[in-house]
Amino acid sequence: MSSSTLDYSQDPKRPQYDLIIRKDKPFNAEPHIQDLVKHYITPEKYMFVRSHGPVPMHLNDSHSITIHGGINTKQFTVQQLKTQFKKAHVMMAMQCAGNRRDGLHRVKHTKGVIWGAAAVGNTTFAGCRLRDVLHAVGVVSFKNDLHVAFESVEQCEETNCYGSSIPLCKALDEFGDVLLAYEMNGKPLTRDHGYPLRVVVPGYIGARSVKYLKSIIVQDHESTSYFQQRDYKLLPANVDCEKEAEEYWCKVPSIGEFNVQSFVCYPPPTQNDHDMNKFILSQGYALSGGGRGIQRVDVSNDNGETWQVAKLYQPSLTTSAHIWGWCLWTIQLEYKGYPIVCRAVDSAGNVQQEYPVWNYRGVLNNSWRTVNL
Ligand SMILES: Nc1nc2c(c(=O)[nH]1)N[C@H]1C(S)=C(S)[C@@H](COP(=O)(O)O)O[C@H]1N2
Ligand SMILES: [Mo]
Repeated sequence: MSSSTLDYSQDPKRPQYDLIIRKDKPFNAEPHIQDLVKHYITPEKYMFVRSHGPVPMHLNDSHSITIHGGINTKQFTVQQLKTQFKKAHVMMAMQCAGNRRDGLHRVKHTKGVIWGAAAVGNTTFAGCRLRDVLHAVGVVSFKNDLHVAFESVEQCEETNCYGSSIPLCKALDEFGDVLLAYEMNGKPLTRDHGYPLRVVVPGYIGARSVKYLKSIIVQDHESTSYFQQRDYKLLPANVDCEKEAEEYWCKVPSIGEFNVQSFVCYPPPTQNDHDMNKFILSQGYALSGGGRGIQRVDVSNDNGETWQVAKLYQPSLTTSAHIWGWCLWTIQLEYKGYPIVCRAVDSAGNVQQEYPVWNYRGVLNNSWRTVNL
Protein backbone atom coordinates (compact mmCIF):
# COMPACT_ATOMS: atom_id res chain seq x y z
CA MET A 1 0.00 0.00 0.00
CA SER A 2 1.48 3.37 -0.91
CA SER A 3 1.65 6.07 1.73
CA SER A 4 -0.64 8.40 -0.22
CA THR A 5 -3.66 6.20 0.46
CA LEU A 6 -3.37 6.32 4.24
CA ASP A 7 -4.76 9.21 6.25
CA TYR A 8 -2.58 10.61 9.02
CA SER A 9 -4.77 13.63 9.77
CA GLN A 10 -6.13 12.04 12.96
CA ASP A 11 -2.74 11.22 14.47
CA PRO A 12 -2.32 12.64 17.99
CA LYS A 13 -0.80 16.06 18.51
CA ARG A 14 2.56 15.55 20.16
CA PRO A 15 3.60 18.66 22.09
CA GLN A 16 4.68 16.61 25.12
CA TYR A 17 7.59 14.90 23.37
CA ASP A 18 11.20 15.88 23.32
CA LEU A 19 12.10 13.64 20.39
CA ILE A 20 13.94 13.78 17.10
CA ILE A 21 11.53 12.87 14.32
CA ARG A 22 13.04 10.28 11.98
CA LYS A 23 9.89 10.02 9.88
CA ASP A 24 6.60 11.85 10.37
CA LYS A 25 4.14 9.67 8.42
CA PRO A 26 4.08 7.11 9.92
CA PHE A 27 5.43 8.71 13.09
CA ASN A 28 8.88 7.50 14.12
CA ALA A 29 10.90 9.40 16.68
CA GLU A 30 13.65 8.89 19.25
CA PRO A 31 15.07 11.10 22.02
CA HIS A 32 18.40 12.90 22.03
CA ILE A 33 20.91 10.30 23.13
CA GLN A 34 22.06 12.17 26.24
CA ASP A 35 18.45 12.40 27.53
CA LEU A 36 18.20 8.60 27.76
CA VAL A 37 20.50 8.37 30.76
CA LYS A 38 18.77 11.09 32.80
CA HIS A 39 16.26 8.60 34.25
CA TYR A 40 16.36 4.89 34.97
CA ILE A 41 12.64 4.69 34.07
CA THR A 42 12.26 6.48 30.76
CA PRO A 43 9.57 9.19 30.96
CA GLU A 44 7.12 9.20 28.09
CA LYS A 45 8.56 12.39 26.62
CA TYR A 46 11.86 10.53 26.04
CA MET A 47 10.34 7.21 24.94
CA PHE A 48 10.86 6.39 21.27
CA VAL A 49 7.80 5.79 19.09
CA ARG A 50 7.81 3.30 16.24
CA SER A 51 4.71 3.13 14.08
CA HIS A 52 3.99 1.58 10.70
CA GLY A 53 0.74 3.37 9.91
CA PRO A 54 -1.74 5.98 11.17
CA VAL A 55 -2.55 5.77 14.88
CA PRO A 56 -6.01 4.20 15.25
CA MET A 57 -8.74 6.40 16.67
CA HIS A 58 -12.13 5.87 18.33
CA LEU A 59 -10.80 3.03 20.46
CA ASN A 60 -11.53 2.85 24.19
CA ASP A 61 -12.17 0.36 26.99
CA SER A 62 -15.18 -1.09 25.20
CA HIS A 63 -12.89 -2.25 22.38
CA SER A 64 -13.03 -6.02 22.31
CA ILE A 65 -10.28 -8.55 21.72
CA THR A 66 -11.00 -11.96 20.20
CA ILE A 67 -8.98 -14.90 21.46
CA HIS A 68 -8.92 -18.07 19.40
CA GLY A 69 -7.47 -20.70 21.68
CA GLY A 70 -7.66 -23.64 19.32
CA ILE A 71 -10.80 -25.27 20.71
CA ASN A 72 -12.50 -22.26 22.31
CA THR A 73 -12.92 -18.71 21.09
CA LYS A 74 -13.76 -15.93 23.53
CA GLN A 75 -14.08 -12.18 23.42
CA PHE A 76 -13.10 -9.77 26.15
CA THR A 77 -13.45 -6.03 26.20
CA VAL A 78 -10.50 -4.09 27.58
CA GLN A 79 -12.74 -3.22 30.53
CA GLN A 80 -13.35 -6.94 31.22
CA LEU A 81 -9.64 -7.69 31.01
CA LYS A 82 -9.05 -4.96 33.58
CA THR A 83 -11.66 -6.25 36.01
CA GLN A 84 -11.67 -10.03 35.54
CA PHE A 85 -7.91 -10.66 35.63
CA LYS A 86 -5.32 -9.90 38.25
CA LYS A 87 -3.22 -6.83 37.49
CA ALA A 88 0.47 -7.57 36.96
CA HIS A 89 3.46 -5.26 36.50
CA VAL A 90 6.68 -5.59 34.57
CA MET A 91 9.61 -3.23 34.23
CA MET A 92 11.31 -3.83 30.92
CA ALA A 93 13.46 -2.41 28.20
CA MET A 94 11.71 -2.00 24.86
CA GLN A 95 14.19 -1.96 22.02
CA CYS A 96 13.49 -1.73 18.31
CA ALA A 97 15.44 -4.27 16.25
CA GLY A 98 16.43 -1.28 14.10
CA ASN A 99 18.12 0.53 17.01
CA ARG A 100 21.51 1.81 15.74
CA ARG A 101 20.64 1.10 12.13
CA ASP A 102 22.59 4.29 11.29
CA GLY A 103 25.80 2.37 12.08
CA LEU A 104 24.98 -0.32 9.52
CA HIS A 105 23.75 2.25 7.03
CA ARG A 106 27.18 3.91 7.09
CA VAL A 107 28.67 0.60 5.97
CA LYS A 108 26.20 0.07 3.14
CA HIS A 109 22.64 1.04 2.23
CA THR A 110 20.00 -0.57 4.48
CA LYS A 111 16.23 -0.60 4.16
CA GLY A 112 14.20 1.06 6.92
CA VAL A 113 13.97 4.09 9.17
CA ILE A 114 17.50 5.24 9.99
CA TRP A 115 17.51 5.12 13.77
CA GLY A 116 20.31 6.42 15.94
CA ALA A 117 21.04 4.69 19.25
CA ALA A 118 17.95 5.85 21.13
CA ALA A 119 15.27 3.52 19.70
CA VAL A 120 15.23 1.97 23.16
CA GLY A 121 13.79 2.85 26.53
CA ASN A 122 13.01 1.33 29.91
CA THR A 123 9.47 1.64 31.24
CA THR A 124 7.01 -0.12 33.50
CA PHE A 125 3.88 -1.72 32.08
CA ALA A 126 0.78 -2.93 33.86
CA GLY A 127 -1.94 -5.20 32.57
CA CYS A 128 -3.09 -8.77 32.78
CA ARG A 129 -0.88 -11.74 32.14
CA LEU A 130 -1.35 -13.25 28.69
CA ARG A 131 -0.89 -16.57 30.48
CA ASP A 132 -3.98 -16.02 32.64
CA VAL A 133 -6.06 -15.00 29.63
CA LEU A 134 -4.95 -18.05 27.65
CA HIS A 135 -5.80 -20.26 30.63
CA ALA A 136 -9.28 -18.72 30.63
CA VAL A 137 -9.82 -19.89 27.06
CA GLY A 138 -8.57 -23.38 27.87
CA VAL A 139 -4.97 -23.10 26.63
CA VAL A 140 -3.02 -24.59 29.51
CA SER A 141 -0.20 -26.69 28.17
CA PHE A 142 2.00 -26.30 25.17
CA LYS A 143 3.73 -28.24 22.50
CA ASN A 144 6.97 -26.77 21.26
CA ASP A 145 5.69 -26.03 17.80
CA LEU A 146 2.74 -23.85 18.76
CA HIS A 147 2.72 -20.08 18.39
CA VAL A 148 0.60 -17.19 19.62
CA ALA A 149 -0.15 -14.70 16.87
CA PHE A 150 -1.26 -11.13 17.55
CA GLU A 151 -3.08 -8.82 15.19
CA SER A 152 -3.69 -5.12 15.48
CA VAL A 153 -6.50 -2.92 14.25
CA GLU A 154 -4.41 -0.42 12.30
CA GLN A 155 -3.64 -0.17 8.62
CA CYS A 156 0.09 -0.16 7.92
CA GLU A 157 2.06 1.13 4.97
CA GLU A 158 3.34 -2.37 4.24
CA THR A 159 0.17 -4.38 4.70
CA ASN A 160 -3.37 -4.39 6.06
CA CYS A 161 -2.75 -4.71 9.77
CA TYR A 162 0.23 -5.04 12.04
CA GLY A 163 0.84 -8.59 13.20
CA SER A 164 3.48 -10.76 14.81
CA SER A 165 3.83 -13.91 16.89
CA ILE A 166 5.78 -15.46 19.75
CA PRO A 167 6.21 -19.11 20.73
CA LEU A 168 3.39 -20.38 22.95
CA CYS A 169 5.97 -21.53 25.51
CA LYS A 170 7.01 -17.88 26.04
CA ALA A 171 3.37 -16.84 26.40
CA LEU A 172 2.56 -19.55 28.97
CA ASP A 173 5.84 -19.35 30.88
CA GLU A 174 5.10 -18.47 34.49
CA PHE A 175 8.24 -16.32 34.47
CA GLY A 176 7.88 -15.07 30.89
CA ASP A 177 6.02 -11.93 32.03
CA VAL A 178 4.16 -11.38 28.75
CA LEU A 179 1.37 -8.90 29.46
CA LEU A 180 -1.68 -7.52 27.74
CA ALA A 181 -0.82 -4.04 28.95
CA TYR A 182 -3.13 -1.08 29.46
CA GLU A 183 -0.76 1.15 31.43
CA MET A 184 2.74 2.49 30.88
CA ASN A 185 4.62 4.20 33.70
CA GLY A 186 1.50 4.09 35.89
CA LYS A 187 -0.78 5.88 33.42
CA PRO A 188 -3.17 4.61 30.74
CA LEU A 189 -1.31 3.84 27.52
CA THR A 190 -1.17 6.81 25.20
CA ARG A 191 -2.37 6.45 21.62
CA ASP A 192 1.19 6.41 20.27
CA HIS A 193 2.12 3.54 22.60
CA GLY A 194 -0.86 1.34 21.83
CA TYR A 195 -4.01 2.59 23.59
CA PRO A 196 -6.19 0.90 24.70
CA LEU A 197 -4.32 -2.42 24.79
CA ARG A 198 -0.99 -3.77 23.63
CA VAL A 199 1.09 -6.86 24.08
CA VAL A 200 4.45 -6.48 25.81
CA VAL A 201 6.98 -9.26 25.38
CA PRO A 202 9.95 -8.70 27.71
CA GLY A 203 13.34 -9.72 26.32
CA TYR A 204 12.13 -9.79 22.72
CA ILE A 205 12.61 -7.22 19.98
CA GLY A 206 10.00 -4.44 20.13
CA ALA A 207 8.33 -5.70 16.94
CA ARG A 208 6.69 -8.54 18.91
CA SER A 209 4.97 -6.16 21.34
CA VAL A 210 1.91 -5.53 19.18
CA LYS A 211 0.00 -2.30 19.88
CA TYR A 212 -3.76 -1.69 19.29
CA LEU A 213 -4.42 -5.37 19.83
CA LYS A 214 -7.42 -6.83 18.01
CA SER A 215 -6.97 -10.60 18.17
CA ILE A 216 -4.88 -13.40 19.61
CA ILE A 217 -4.69 -16.75 17.84
CA VAL A 218 -3.01 -19.94 19.05
CA GLN A 219 -1.83 -21.79 15.95
CA ASP A 220 0.65 -24.38 14.73
CA HIS A 221 2.75 -21.91 12.71
CA GLU A 222 4.32 -18.49 13.16
CA SER A 223 2.33 -15.40 12.22
CA THR A 224 2.07 -15.13 8.43
CA SER A 225 2.17 -11.33 8.79
CA TYR A 226 4.61 -9.28 6.76
CA PHE A 227 6.28 -8.26 10.04
CA GLN A 228 7.03 -11.84 11.01
CA GLN A 229 7.90 -13.24 7.59
CA ARG A 230 9.28 -10.41 5.44
CA ASP A 231 11.01 -8.24 7.97
CA TYR A 232 12.93 -8.59 11.27
CA LYS A 233 15.16 -11.32 9.95
CA LEU A 234 18.95 -11.41 9.68
CA LEU A 235 19.63 -11.78 5.99
CA PRO A 236 23.06 -12.94 4.83
CA ALA A 237 25.57 -10.21 3.94
CA ASN A 238 25.49 -10.95 0.21
CA VAL A 239 21.84 -9.83 -0.01
CA ASP A 240 21.69 -6.11 -0.91
CA CYS A 241 18.23 -5.56 -2.35
CA GLU A 242 14.63 -6.67 -2.13
CA LYS A 243 14.93 -8.91 -5.17
CA GLU A 244 17.87 -10.80 -3.69
CA ALA A 245 16.13 -11.02 -0.32
CA GLU A 246 13.22 -12.86 -1.91
CA GLU A 247 14.67 -16.35 -1.74
CA TYR A 248 15.83 -15.97 1.87
CA TRP A 249 12.69 -14.81 3.69
CA CYS A 250 11.26 -18.28 4.06
CA LYS A 251 14.61 -19.88 4.92
CA VAL A 252 15.82 -17.54 7.66
CA PRO A 253 14.35 -17.63 11.20
CA SER A 254 12.51 -14.62 12.56
CA ILE A 255 14.13 -12.74 15.42
CA GLY A 256 12.75 -13.17 18.94
CA GLU A 257 15.16 -12.29 21.75
CA PHE A 258 17.52 -9.41 21.09
CA ASN A 259 21.30 -9.55 21.49
CA VAL A 260 23.61 -7.84 23.99
CA GLN A 261 23.85 -4.09 23.43
CA SER A 262 25.37 -0.99 25.00
CA PHE A 263 26.04 2.59 24.01
CA VAL A 264 27.74 5.73 25.31
CA CYS A 265 25.06 8.39 25.80
CA TYR A 266 27.24 10.96 27.53
CA PRO A 267 29.29 12.49 26.09
CA PRO A 268 27.22 12.14 22.93
CA PRO A 269 29.30 11.06 19.93
CA THR A 270 28.86 14.48 18.32
CA GLN A 271 30.34 16.38 21.27
CA ASN A 272 34.14 16.54 21.06
CA ASP A 273 35.03 19.86 22.65
CA HIS A 274 36.33 18.34 25.91
CA ASP A 275 39.62 19.37 27.50
CA MET A 276 42.39 16.90 26.72
CA ASN A 277 43.59 14.82 29.69
CA LYS A 278 40.74 16.09 31.91
CA PHE A 279 38.33 13.67 33.56
CA ILE A 280 34.75 13.40 32.37
CA LEU A 281 31.83 11.41 33.73
CA SER A 282 30.74 9.13 30.95
CA GLN A 283 27.30 7.49 31.06
CA GLY A 284 25.41 4.99 28.96
CA TYR A 285 23.00 2.09 28.79
CA ALA A 286 23.44 -1.67 28.40
CA LEU A 287 20.88 -4.44 28.00
CA SER A 288 20.42 -7.92 26.68
CA GLY A 289 17.49 -10.02 25.51
CA GLY A 290 15.92 -13.17 26.93
CA GLY A 291 16.04 -11.99 30.54
CA ARG A 292 19.83 -11.96 30.61
CA GLY A 293 21.29 -9.28 32.85
CA ILE A 294 24.44 -7.28 32.24
CA GLN A 295 27.55 -8.67 33.80
CA ARG A 296 30.09 -6.05 32.83
CA VAL A 297 30.49 -2.92 30.74
CA ASP A 298 33.98 -2.05 29.52
CA VAL A 299 34.70 1.50 28.45
CA SER A 300 37.63 2.76 26.39
CA ASN A 301 39.00 6.27 25.93
CA ASP A 302 41.76 5.23 23.50
CA ASN A 303 39.87 3.67 20.63
CA GLY A 304 39.71 0.18 22.13
CA GLU A 305 43.40 -0.18 23.08
CA THR A 306 42.65 -0.38 26.82
CA TRP A 307 39.39 -0.85 28.72
CA GLN A 308 38.12 0.14 32.16
CA VAL A 309 35.17 -1.39 33.96
CA ALA A 310 32.13 0.87 34.50
CA LYS A 311 29.93 1.04 37.59
CA LEU A 312 26.57 -0.58 36.88
CA TYR A 313 23.09 0.39 38.03
CA GLN A 314 20.71 -2.51 37.43
CA PRO A 315 18.22 -2.67 40.31
CA SER A 316 16.11 -5.46 38.78
CA LEU A 317 18.98 -7.86 39.50
CA THR A 318 17.63 -8.53 42.96
CA THR A 319 13.90 -8.63 42.38
CA SER A 320 12.99 -10.88 39.45
CA ALA A 321 13.57 -14.33 38.07
CA HIS A 322 14.66 -12.63 34.85
CA ILE A 323 16.17 -9.25 34.14
CA TRP A 324 14.00 -7.41 31.67
CA GLY A 325 15.10 -3.90 32.59
CA TRP A 326 18.16 -2.16 31.27
CA CYS A 327 21.34 -1.27 33.07
CA LEU A 328 22.67 2.27 33.27
CA TRP A 329 26.39 2.67 33.83
CA THR A 330 28.82 5.45 34.71
CA ILE A 331 32.56 5.88 34.74
CA GLN A 332 35.03 8.72 35.25
CA LEU A 333 37.72 8.73 32.63
CA GLU A 334 40.23 11.00 31.02
CA TYR A 335 39.47 12.43 27.62
CA LYS A 336 42.23 11.43 25.22
CA GLY A 337 40.87 12.87 22.00
CA TYR A 338 39.00 9.75 20.87
CA PRO A 339 35.27 9.20 21.04
CA ILE A 340 34.50 7.13 24.16
CA VAL A 341 33.33 3.61 23.29
CA CYS A 342 31.83 0.79 25.35
CA ARG A 343 31.12 -2.90 25.07
CA ALA A 344 28.91 -5.01 27.31
CA VAL A 345 29.00 -8.63 28.41
CA ASP A 346 25.71 -10.27 29.42
CA SER A 347 25.04 -12.93 32.03
CA ALA A 348 25.50 -15.68 29.43
CA GLY A 349 28.95 -14.31 28.56
CA ASN A 350 27.85 -12.87 25.20
CA VAL A 351 30.13 -9.99 24.23
CA GLN A 352 29.26 -7.14 21.91
CA GLN A 353 30.69 -7.32 18.41
CA GLU A 354 33.63 -5.14 17.45
CA TYR A 355 32.61 -4.31 13.88
CA PRO A 356 29.13 -3.79 12.47
CA VAL A 357 27.77 -6.93 10.84
CA TRP A 358 25.95 -5.38 7.93
CA ASN A 359 22.65 -6.90 6.84
CA TYR A 360 20.23 -5.44 4.33
CA ARG A 361 17.37 -5.03 6.85
CA GLY A 362 19.70 -3.23 9.21
CA VAL A 363 18.69 -5.13 12.34
CA LEU A 364 20.51 -6.03 15.57
CA ASN A 365 23.50 -3.74 15.15
CA ASN A 366 25.46 -4.00 18.39
CA SER A 367 29.00 -3.19 17.31
CA TRP A 368 31.13 -1.07 19.62
CA ARG A 369 33.28 0.37 16.85
CA THR A 370 31.75 2.92 14.53
CA VAL A 371 32.82 2.57 10.93
CA ASN A 372 32.87 5.74 8.89
CA LEU A 373 33.34 5.10 5.22
N1 LIG B 1 0.13 -2.25 16.01
C1 LIG B 1 1.44 -2.00 15.98
N2 LIG B 1 2.22 -2.54 16.91
C2 LIG B 1 3.56 -2.31 16.90
C3 LIG B 1 4.15 -1.53 15.88
C4 LIG B 1 3.28 -0.94 14.92
O1 LIG B 1 3.70 -0.21 14.03
N3 LIG B 1 1.94 -1.21 15.00
N4 LIG B 1 5.52 -1.37 15.86
C5 LIG B 1 6.30 -2.36 16.58
C6 LIG B 1 7.71 -2.04 16.70
S1 LIG B 1 8.68 -2.38 15.35
C7 LIG B 1 8.25 -1.59 17.88
S2 LIG B 1 9.91 -1.35 18.03
C8 LIG B 1 7.40 -1.31 19.06
C9 LIG B 1 7.60 0.10 19.52
O2 LIG B 1 6.77 0.42 20.60
P1 LIG B 1 6.53 1.95 20.99
O3 LIG B 1 6.13 2.71 19.77
O4 LIG B 1 5.49 1.93 22.05
O5 LIG B 1 7.84 2.46 21.54
O6 LIG B 1 6.01 -1.52 18.77
C10 LIG B 1 5.73 -2.63 17.96
N5 LIG B 1 4.31 -2.84 17.88
MO1 LIG C 1 10.87 -2.04 15.90
